Amino acid sequence: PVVTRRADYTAPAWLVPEIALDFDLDPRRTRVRARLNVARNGAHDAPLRLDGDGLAPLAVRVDGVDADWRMDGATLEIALSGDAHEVETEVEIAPERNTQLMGLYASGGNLCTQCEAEGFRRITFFPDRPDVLTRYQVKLTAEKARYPVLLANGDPVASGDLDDGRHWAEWHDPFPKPCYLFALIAGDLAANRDTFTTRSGRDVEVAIWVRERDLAKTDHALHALKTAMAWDERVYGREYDLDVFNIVAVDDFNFGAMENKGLNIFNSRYILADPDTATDHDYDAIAAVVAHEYFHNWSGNRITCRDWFQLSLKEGFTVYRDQKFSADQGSAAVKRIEDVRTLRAAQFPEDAGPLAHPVRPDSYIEISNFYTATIYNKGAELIGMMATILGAEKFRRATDLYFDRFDGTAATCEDFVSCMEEAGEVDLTRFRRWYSQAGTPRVTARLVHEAGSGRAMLTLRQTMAPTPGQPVKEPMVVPLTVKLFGADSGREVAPEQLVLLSEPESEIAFESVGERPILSINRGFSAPVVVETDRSAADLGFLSGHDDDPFARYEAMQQLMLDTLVSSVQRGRGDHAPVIDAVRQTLLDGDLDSAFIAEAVLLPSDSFIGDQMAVVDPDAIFRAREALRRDLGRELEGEWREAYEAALANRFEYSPAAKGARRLKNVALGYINASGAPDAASLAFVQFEQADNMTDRQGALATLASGTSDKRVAALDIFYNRYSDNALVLDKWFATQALSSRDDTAQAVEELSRHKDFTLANPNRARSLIGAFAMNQRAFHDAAGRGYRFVADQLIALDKLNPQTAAKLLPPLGRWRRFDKDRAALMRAELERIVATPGLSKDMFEQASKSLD
Ligand code: B3K
Ligand code: ZN
Repeated sequence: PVVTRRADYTAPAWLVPEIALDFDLDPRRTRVRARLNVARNGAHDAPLRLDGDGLAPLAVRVDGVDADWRMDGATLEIALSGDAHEVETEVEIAPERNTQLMGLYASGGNLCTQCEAEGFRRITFFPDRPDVLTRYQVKLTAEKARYPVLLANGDPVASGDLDDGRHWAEWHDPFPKPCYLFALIAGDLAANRDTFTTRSGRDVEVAIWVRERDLAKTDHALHALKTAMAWDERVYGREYDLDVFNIVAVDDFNFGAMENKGLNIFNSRYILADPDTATDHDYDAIAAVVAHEYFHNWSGNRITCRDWFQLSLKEGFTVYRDQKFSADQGSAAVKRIEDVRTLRAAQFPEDAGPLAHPVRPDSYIEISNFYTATIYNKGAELIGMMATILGAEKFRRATDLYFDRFDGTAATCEDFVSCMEEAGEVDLTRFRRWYSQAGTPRVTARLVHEAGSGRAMLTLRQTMAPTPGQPVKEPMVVPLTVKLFGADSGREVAPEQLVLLSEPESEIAFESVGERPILSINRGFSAPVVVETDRSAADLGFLSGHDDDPFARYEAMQQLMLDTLVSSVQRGRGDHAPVIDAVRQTLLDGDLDSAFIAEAVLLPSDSFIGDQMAVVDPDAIFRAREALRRDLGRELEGEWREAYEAALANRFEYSPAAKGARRLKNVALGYINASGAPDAASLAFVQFEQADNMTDRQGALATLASGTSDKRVAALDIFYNRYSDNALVLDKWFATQALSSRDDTAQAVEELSRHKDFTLANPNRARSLIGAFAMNQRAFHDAAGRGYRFVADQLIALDKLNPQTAAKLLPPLGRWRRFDKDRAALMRAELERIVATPGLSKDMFEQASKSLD
């Protein structure tokens, strides 16, 4: 397979200032006519090369005359004599046979597109690279009864009916864009419409398009959209630029959503919500993704990427923007905790494994494999660190400069950093290593206090383990916010300061520290690093109860729990008392809100505990965690019941306070259940039956699904029957079972893969079973290799339909180095079986072969 390298970038030989596209839409046979105005870019005599994938030209004309052309593999090559020509091509494609869901495909009776990263070449011949920016005119023609709604990018300009039952619509997008932002929809859809007035007084028609029967589930997304539009004006000074903004929801989608100019296309799971079918988490995710895609209009569309190595330029920045947006809608502290948990669950393991890559990668085989937590979430942390270093005011000046200077262009990560540097008046030379070096820095912090002199010395040391292709690492710039508390008084003894660690080692002195200090470090998670300290259980307990930075408080509790769990795994049994005391203190703290308490008292996941160990022992980790859960449940049973009952009376409402109450209620239910209390299952079952919202219903179901009570099967059946016609809720039914901590989960999941409602053809469904199961550490890592074999079988089957989604599910199988040699051998054997599969996609080949190295 061909490796694409960042260092090989050259500007496009031909530009395409304008395109006219004419679609004759039909699920079996769609005719695409494209008329490109091409312009030679610079002095050269290279032919015009147009990317294609699975296309055969039916006609090729240059300036109206049949032209000479040849196919070089999938690429159409045309020799051109002048500097500007009109090139026309015609192809035929079959949307309904498109199971990859890239290009033009059918979903639920509608026709839709997905072009990022390289799907446009499956629709028509074109220079499919993000630095070719083109003005689009699009005409869609289709059968009116079947596809009454015809949408494309930009603004609608004309439409009409034909005699044969077909109709047409024309759309113009005045903003030049790369072809990955092209989109069209033909379908039987209804709209929830509204108007947004921009701050300069322009009216924008906004609409969310779904199946008629789903209309009632679109209010939350529509509200989120308008909130996001106003937020981007206020916080970044960015206004929307077209007369219409359309969002369409489809059921079959490879990821969350897509920011096509003026026509965002969404996975329906990130649009549809009502209390009966969506959890609070779903509501939050919908608002975040709607905002994310909207924010791309500036960070992604108005300024796009020069090449795909710069992907984090738009994704890291846009994730940073959506995270801040969400933080502004509720508790910023809880949002930060959630974001860090995601980073640690998805990105740290990536950085520590065979697929580690820099935020700005140097090479790829298949770009789809690089839509990763590193590009997105670590990329967002890089922006956050620069914002911290610059401070709010200069950061805003820097983003203004960036939007101004690069509007209408295809830019690079370097362009962004240089704006930060210029407007921020800082030197980010060394900071740039965050873009080029993979891996998570590890910072050791040692605090030594001399009682006599009142001086405290903080020694910070950083290291970074080698990653594939990067055996030696240079020191990074790590912004750490630090503060000291007095162990006796509990008060601040040194105010918060920002330390920029940029050498392998550095020392910071604090004077006039009269009592033994306790270190609070990486407050707010100011840097995406692992911090190792030698703080005692008592000091962590103190911080978990008293630190004035909510994240640091949460973190101290997590560290205390982790230390306890790791020592239980290593020594068979740990001292649970300090954790129990700290949890009690947090539970009873009247100044804390429920959402924060619920986050703080949650034990770290099995896999995060595993990440702390040299060799992961899934069974020992599970036992240690269950033992601590049981003790927490028993020792604090009264407190859990009180917290549970306090939240019982509430009726559903989507507000930060009500969400927090539900979250704490469900965490409490889990602990009551862990205590082994005889009434725990009936408590869960009553909640399950009486819930007026999905958060409570699914929370109870998850508790029951991991237990042994006879209510388990009853609840699963009731849930299934109640929601059997709702695909998104059935996904939850599959995932809940795949995440169960029961001993027979692997077997249950195999059976579920034969269930009549299971299909690999729908990515959400595939992820709900296969993806969820591979996250269930103990079940997936069954010592006999049953889980590995099952997942490999499924991925091999899925690869034939949808390589992109299959390859995304591979990484858990690639982490064999973290396990004992028997498990490692079993995992490797499955990876080898995958690599040896005839007809394997390059997506899977890249993921599996890199994982074997
Ligand atoms: N830009 C798209 C992701 C496309 C993924 C292509 N494999 C959605 C987003 O990040 O907003
Ligand atoms: Zn994005």
